[in-house]
Amino acid sequence: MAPPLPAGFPPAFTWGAATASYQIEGAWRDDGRGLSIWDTFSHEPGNVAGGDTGDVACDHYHRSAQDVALFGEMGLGAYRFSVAWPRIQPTGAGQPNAKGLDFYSRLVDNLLAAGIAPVLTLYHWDLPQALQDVGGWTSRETALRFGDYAEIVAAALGDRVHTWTTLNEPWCSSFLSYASGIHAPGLHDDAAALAAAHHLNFAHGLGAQAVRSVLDERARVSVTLNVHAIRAASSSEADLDAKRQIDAVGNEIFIGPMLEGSYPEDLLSDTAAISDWAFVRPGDLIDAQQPIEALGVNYYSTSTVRRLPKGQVATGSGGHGSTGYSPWVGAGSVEFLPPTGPLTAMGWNIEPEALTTLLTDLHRRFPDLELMVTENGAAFEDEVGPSGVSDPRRIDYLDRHIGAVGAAIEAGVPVTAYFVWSAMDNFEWAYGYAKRFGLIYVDYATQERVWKDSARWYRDLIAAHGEHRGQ
Ligand code: GCO
Repeated sequence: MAPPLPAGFPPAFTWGAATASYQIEGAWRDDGRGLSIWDTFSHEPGNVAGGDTGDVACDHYHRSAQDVALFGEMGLGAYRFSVAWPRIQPTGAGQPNAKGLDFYSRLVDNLLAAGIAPVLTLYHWDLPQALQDVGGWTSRETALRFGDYAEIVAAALGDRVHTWTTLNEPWCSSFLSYASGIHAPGLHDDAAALAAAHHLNFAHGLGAQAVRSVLDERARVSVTLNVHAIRAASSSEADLDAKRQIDAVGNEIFIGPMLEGSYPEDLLSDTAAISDWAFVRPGDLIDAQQPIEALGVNYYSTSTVRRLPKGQVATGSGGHGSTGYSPWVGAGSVEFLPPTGPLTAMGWNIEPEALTTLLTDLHRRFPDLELMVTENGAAFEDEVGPSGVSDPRRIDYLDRHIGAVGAAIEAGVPVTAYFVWSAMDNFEWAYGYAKRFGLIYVDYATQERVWKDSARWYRDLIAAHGEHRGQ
């Protein structure tokens, strides 16, 4: 059954799907690739479920031509992927590695030949280990190196890649990586997470400037944030303040510098006991606030918070991206309520209406900013049966969230693209291969790709919309 044409979507709307380098590529030692923090982290026992690593992953590095052919059959208008920095600069600095650039150059050529627009993310968490060895994102040097790396990639691929994203979800690369320890490099240092967040803001600005310096107005520059949809458990002053606090450390810490050129006062005072923010140097915020053509929003679920009595330790998880530990630096007295309703295999609640609200609120605040939903999707326990992979719950999830995007567009929000996370099953960070988000099922033993029903459904939806390709 072909899905009905979704309401609200303009003819030029871009239907896409997303992946990220470490999650799919494998080939961790091929062609001069350097080590990344995720190689180190995943090889250390206890960090990733099942002892999984990205050494092989979907072996996409060797199978990208076939994978692109599949994306073409699905009718994708755009494919969002990330470049592995350690393939380009094995130690995070110095001359580019030609073989690494060649891989992405071929990928881009294949995409364009299939009529698929490449949407390129420069950093989706695989920092060169050599940079971590000298402080990683806690060091401003890393941001400077990121600017150099961005320039190299822009010079090599800018003739064919139009849409550029500097960073994917800097909240994860700072708080989950340096404070909660559940992501590489696995540190537990709240002050370090704040420094990392600042250096990521700075890096975004330097990366955006580098891309712009090479490509001028030919580039559409963007950044992707996992804007947290936070609810207060009640309308009490205490719970509303808990929401404010989490908004500050989860959202405003990036939105403020990148889009408004400042850190909000409440963030600085909430975290004053942890850090004096001396790592913010004069001029950094001018660098961080660069004009961008679009903001990428990744959305999965919501979080509900309440204020705990003084002295009680924070409990619960922040939903998407965080688990088991509350990585909300400076939020020591906030509780995340357990999610309710039907949950995905990640334990995340399903609330499409919140996506409409989130997009509408962003638009109200930044009326001139184009928005792209750069990730949305769900993990469920998929199995290959006699007739393929039946995943009605994913279809329902996608259908309702696409409807929510349509509702935002009808309300006047300029959303121009929607990317399913993910084009195919892949390495789900600390969960390893245990969680499947893909439209395409991957049999990791044989590397066989199997269409899930959701992939066919998405193909039919795109076709019903008129196979508009764009960006
Ligand atoms: C993220 C990352 C993806 C994840 C996906 C599901 O948003 O955390 O961008 O790499 O795999 O979101 O958790």
